[in-house]
Amino acid sequence: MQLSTFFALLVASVAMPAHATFWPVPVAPPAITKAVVVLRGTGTASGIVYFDQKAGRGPVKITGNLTGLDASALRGFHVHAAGDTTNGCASAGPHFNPYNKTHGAPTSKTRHVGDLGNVQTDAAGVALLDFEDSVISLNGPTSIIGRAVVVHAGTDDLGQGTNADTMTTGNAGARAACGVIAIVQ
Ligand SMILES: [Cu+2]
Ligand SMILES: [Zn+2]
Repeated sequence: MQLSTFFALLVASVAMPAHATFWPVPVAPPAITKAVVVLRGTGTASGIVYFDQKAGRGPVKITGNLTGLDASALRGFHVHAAGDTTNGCASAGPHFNPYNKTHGAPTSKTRHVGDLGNVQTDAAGVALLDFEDSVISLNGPTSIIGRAVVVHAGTDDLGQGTNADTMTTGNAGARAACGVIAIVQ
């Protein structure tokens, strides 16, 4: 063996000792198809909402229920950017808006990704949710995983108001309850 070969093998043996383990070849993680958020607030409002996305693509089905809201009212319902509730729902930040758009209705061409509009409560202050949205996702750049859902104490004007906040918050008022969107296995 040439001396140079010997040293090359010596260096290689130090760099890659016999006990070294190697990570497997990276593969794409499986698509997320289900998520849940448990909403809590400082008042009576609370709820559980599920998000389902078949094969991790296409429209997201939103189901669940919210209780303890005002009776017979429309209440703002959004995905906010931060899954942070360290200072209550205030820490959840603004509406999830990865494309830097203005606030709108769920059906508007121009909207925040997080703009899910309003939920309708019944006479008991309960909102049963069962609708779809094609802008949010559980995967990719519009993924809502790890962000927050907020239900508001007021009605989202869907960007049609006269107040300056109509283009950012829809004037939906205080944050009644919120929670962090988490993966369901
Ligand atoms: Cu909101
Ligand atoms: Zn918005």
